[in-house]
Formats: sequence, C-alpha cells, structure tokens
Amino acid sequence: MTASDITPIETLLKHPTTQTAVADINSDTLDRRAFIPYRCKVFSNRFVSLEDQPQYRFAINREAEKQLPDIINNSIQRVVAGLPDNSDSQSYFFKKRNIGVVFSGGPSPGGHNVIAAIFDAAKDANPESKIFGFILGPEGLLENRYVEITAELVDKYRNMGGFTMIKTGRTKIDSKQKMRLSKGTCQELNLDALVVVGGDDSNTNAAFLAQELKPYGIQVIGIPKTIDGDIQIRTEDGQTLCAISFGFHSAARAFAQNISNLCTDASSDLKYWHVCKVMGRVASHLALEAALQTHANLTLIGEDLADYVDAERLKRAKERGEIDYTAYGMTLRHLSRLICDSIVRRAANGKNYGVMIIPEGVLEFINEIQIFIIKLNTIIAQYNQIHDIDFHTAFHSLDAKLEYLRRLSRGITEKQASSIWNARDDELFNDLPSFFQEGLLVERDTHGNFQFSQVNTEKIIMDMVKDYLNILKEKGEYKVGIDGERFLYTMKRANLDPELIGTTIFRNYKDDCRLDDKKGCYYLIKKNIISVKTLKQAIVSGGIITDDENVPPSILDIFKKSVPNFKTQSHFYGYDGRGSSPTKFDCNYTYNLGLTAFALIANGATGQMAVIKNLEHDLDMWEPLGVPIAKLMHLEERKGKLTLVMEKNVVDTNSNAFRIVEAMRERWLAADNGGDHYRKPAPVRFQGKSEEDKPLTLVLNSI
Ligand code: FBP
Repeated sequence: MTASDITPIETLLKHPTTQTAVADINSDTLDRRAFIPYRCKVFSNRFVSLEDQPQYRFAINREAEKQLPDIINNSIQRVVAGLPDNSDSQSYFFKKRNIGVVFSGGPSPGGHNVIAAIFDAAKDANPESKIFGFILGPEGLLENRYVEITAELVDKYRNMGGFTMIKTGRTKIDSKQKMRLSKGTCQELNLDALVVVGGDDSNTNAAFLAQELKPYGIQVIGIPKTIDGDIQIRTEDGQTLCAISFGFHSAARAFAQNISNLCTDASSDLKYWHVCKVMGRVASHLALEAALQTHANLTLIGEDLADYVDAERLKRAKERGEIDYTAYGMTLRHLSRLICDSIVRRAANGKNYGVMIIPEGVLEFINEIQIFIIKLNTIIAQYNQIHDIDFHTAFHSLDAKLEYLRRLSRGITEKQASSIWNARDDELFNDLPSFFQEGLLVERDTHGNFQFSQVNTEKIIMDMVKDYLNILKEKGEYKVGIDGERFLYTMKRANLDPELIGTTIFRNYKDDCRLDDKKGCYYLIKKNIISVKTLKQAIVSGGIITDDENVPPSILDIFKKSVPNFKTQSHFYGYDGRGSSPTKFDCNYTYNLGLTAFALIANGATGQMAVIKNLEHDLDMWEPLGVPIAKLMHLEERKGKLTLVMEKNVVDTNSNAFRIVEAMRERWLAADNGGDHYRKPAPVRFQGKSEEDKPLTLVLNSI
C-alpha cells in the first residue's frame, strides 16, 4: 500500500462505521436503559398502604430494646393496594416530599434502579417532590454534598451496574458528632426521609439514624444491598422474608461465567489447576452459587469447615479414654491435606488438572486464623483508643508491627493488650510467612471488619498444598495415572509385552483393569518407582532388561508421563462481578425495592428495611414488605468491643442448597476414569428463559 492509498484519518474518523464502532454508548446499553422492570402486582395501584403482619415474629435483643427504643416495637408491614378511606392519609401519601438517598459500602449491581424507582414513585405521587443523592456515600451526608436527581440523570443509569451515579463510600456514622452532622444535613435540605442502600453495617447505621431522627420527623428506610448475599431475613420460626440481598445474583452469574470458561480451559489442555478465589468477606454464599452453576471440581465452603469434626482423631482419643478438643474445627494444615487428597485422587485417574473455588472469607472459619484475627482486632482497637496516632500510622512497616507485638508479649508495653498476646501467640505468629503476617495486620475497615479482600488467601492455602504435594510425590503417592489404552498402544509399537511390563511397573495392573478392557482404565506406577534409577531397578529385577541395558524409551516415556507437575493459575473474582451489569432478576428486584421504600415513606414508616418476600418464586408472587431493622440486631465483637449490629447470615449447612452441593461433591470432583461434569451456565441475557434466571441457591432452598 502506498501513502496515497491510505485514507486520511479525518475521513476515517468521520465514517459512519467508525462512529458506530467507537461510540461510548452501544446499542446494548441503549436497550438496557430502555428496559422497563416488572412491578409487583400491588404497585399497579397508584395508592398503596401498609398492613401489619403480626404472624411474623423475631426474638428481640435486650440491647436493641435499650438502644433503639423508638423503633424496636415497629411491626412487619405488608404493602397492600389502596389507602384507608381517610383524606388525611391520602393527602399525606401525595404530599410534596424531599427524599435523600445514600449508597453505602461496596457497589452492588442494581443500585441505580433503587434510585430510579424512588424517583418514579415520588414524582408520580407528587411531581414537586425532590430526590437528592448524597455523593460518595455517608461522607456526602456528613458534608452535605449531594446532587438533585433529575429525570435525565435517572434515565442515563436505569438498569446499569455500579453506583456510578452518586458513587459510594465506607464512612461509618458511628459518633455523636457524625450523627449531629447527618441530622444537620437532613434539616438543611428539609428532608422528609432518607433511604440508606447498604449491607449489614450500613443498615445498622440506618437504624441508629432512624432512632436519632424520629423526634425531628425525618424517616429512615434501609435497603438490603451486598453481593455477599449475607443479608437474609428469617423469622423466629424460620419463615423467609428476604431470601437474598440485591446484587448477589448478578455477581454470582459473572463469577460463574468466568469459572465455567476456566473449566473448559482446564479440560482442554489438561495442565493447570485453576484456583478461583471468589468474593464474600465472610459468608461463602457466592462460592456455593458458583459451585452450583459450574460444577467446578472442588469448592470450599467456609461454614462447612467450621463445623468440621475429625472423627478419626476423636475415636483415637476415646480409645485412650480422653477427649481431644483439637478434633473440632479445621486447621489450615488439615485443610491443605484435604485439598491434596482431591488433587492426588484426580491425578491417579489421569486428571492432573481441575478447577477449585476458594471463598474469600474462608480463613475466618479456620480456628487458628480466627483467633489471630480477633486478638489482632482487639490489640489494634485498644491501641487506637489509647493513643493519638493510629496503629497503622505509628507502625508503618511489618517489622515495626512485629516488634510492637513482641514487646506486648513480654509485657513491656500496654498492660491490657499484653494479656491478649502472649509469648506463644508471638511464636506462632512469627512462624507464618511474612506476606500472611502482613495480611493479618492490614488496616481494618471503618466498621472494624477484617478486610479479607486484601489478603492473599489462596496463596496461603496453595503454598501449603504445594509443599504437601511435594512430600506425597517423594513418597510415591502422588502420580498421574496412565491411560490403559495408551499404555497398550505404546507397548505394542515398541514390541514389548504389556502384561510383563504392566505387572512390573504398575501397582494396579491386574487389580483394576483386565487386558481386554483397558479403555478408560488408569494404571498407577508403583510407589517405590520415583526416579529413573528406581524405575531401572524395578525393570531389572522384573527381568525385562539386564543391569547393563538402558531403560527402553517407551517405558521411560510412560514413567515420565506419570510424574506430576502441579501447575496452578490463580484468579480473583470480586470487583469484576461487583461492577457487572445487573441481571434481569436484579433489575426487577431493585426496582421493586425502590417502590417499596417509597411506599414505606409515604405511609409514615421509619426504621424499616424494604424487602421483597417470595423472591425464590415467580414474579407474580413477589410481596413487598417493611421489616423493623431493630429486630434484626444482635451483639457482635467489633474493634474489640461487643457492639449492636444487624446480624449477617452465613451459609446454613442444613440448607437444601448446601446439602445438595455436599452430596454432589464426589461426582463433581470426578476422581474416576469417567469424564468431568462441568456445567455451562446460560449467558446472562434479558430475553428468553434459563435455569439461572434466579439464584440456584434460592431455587433449591425453596424445595
Ligand atoms: P459490602 O458488604 O459493602 O456490600 O461489600 C462487600 C464486598 O464486596 C466484599 O465481598 C469484599 O470483601 C469487600 O466488599 C471488599 O471491600 P473493598 O471495596 O473495601 O475492597
């Protein structure tokens, strides 16, 4: 091509094809923005009211009664069609309102639809109403930084992922001063109500704000947000009022797509174990859902590990007339052994590859780590209380932190803290690899939570796995099984007697496979053959060659194929899923949460969380409710102190979904001579139907 043949760049840029190809907005985004979410049946009425539901009961925490007296006696309320025939209620419903909305914590797909629905419902009730979005989360509320939500702004973000419209943050409203600032902002803006879209900690904030602002006539409503899926609400007698928080489905679908692609990769080139860490600060709900959608070979569920009992150990102790308390709960060492066992069993069947899912928060359920986390949380919190400068500023480097801990263990510094950290703790802590020490000492978030996403969990586990696999390799226990058919073919080509060679080098030649039925059968090299030298010794003593002869290349080739090379690829699925576009389920769910929030506000409720009951069923069964946040509170250790917070829900090991995954474990591990059982989840789409249109966890739990 000569220079004169080249189209000038200006012409190229103006070309319609270029313009369409490089436009910021593509047709898919336009279609997505135009999608009109489903409205729960009750919202087809312009006027709705609330009906108390006394049949749903919760055990109330004493401390919640004490700290939240004005909202603790709220009832559970159902949004019902029509208004009481009373003109006061009608004029209250349709009055002009100012409503503030704040996102809090990590982004979760669908948040924009909460705002869109509040906007639509409020403007529909009274076009003069105003909606304000606080910028950068609770910080915006404290600093009175907001944007007025307009139709144009809402339309730009309908059905779109992220919290981009008004951003988010993790500031906690945890002091009298911050409460005062929040109240000041609400009063300056003349707010009638504030909607807090957040997780357990943010809804805790919402409850305290509701208590504080009630005397001033400002209502506060919470919305259950978090991809972690740990906001679930069940009554005292186990009835589900909220099966999952919003965003969980979209994030899980994104993770499952990626993990499923790795299953395809692993089973194509047969050389990697893909290690997939998936988000979920504590609870393993996302890992469980990803397992159901993909059938990855091995999925750890933190909650399951916490319940672990080493039956063998207990039995041995009982024989000695003792109780072995260390048999309860899982240690890191034991966990690595269990993972190795799965890897070794698959390799024995010719599958030295696979896909493993590790929940981000798994370490929380490992005894020894949990103890370190609690102790270090307390030490850091106590340090911050006593000193003007915070722990992480005072001790910049890992060495400085370790030195402080060493001094604590010797009682040289703060008395109270030193009783928590003794010489044994210090010794055990110093045995950990430095990247892990650093991980355990990372700065806690504003709520005092340990930040698991900052810790290289999979590295900690996989380093131990690799070490132990090397030991098993040296012992001759970790070997790649040799395909019987291939063995026979290789021997025939080399003019060697398969029967003679097979019985000499394999430990299961006769046991597992008959000569006339070698297909799908895997032979394992004998344990004592771990090198070319030991291979030669075996075939010399088997009379195949003499001491002076070399090992025939075909036998050498078989041996080399049996030597495992454990190669891993690590992946972290978290921020990508958190930023994904909401699924149709989440678009519909969040829009109805927003409508429910407005229904609660327009009927005078405060301290309530908007939820949708029956999410696990078809849309026409969805039921909008208001649930008192104060009744969902309990005491939890935070920053070294027992604190009143909304209770998180971790995976219930008695749930259907967990028990099904547990029952399928052996099949999905596929440590046999059959194929893998990977499952391809349907692509995320707005049209058509697929099994994953709702979280599979919910579908199974509803059986
Ligand atoms: P929320 O509970 O605020 O929704 O956040 C959940 C989460 O995505 C966790 O899965 C993860 O551990 C954490 O946020 C990561 O936090 P950060 O955004 O501060 O890195």
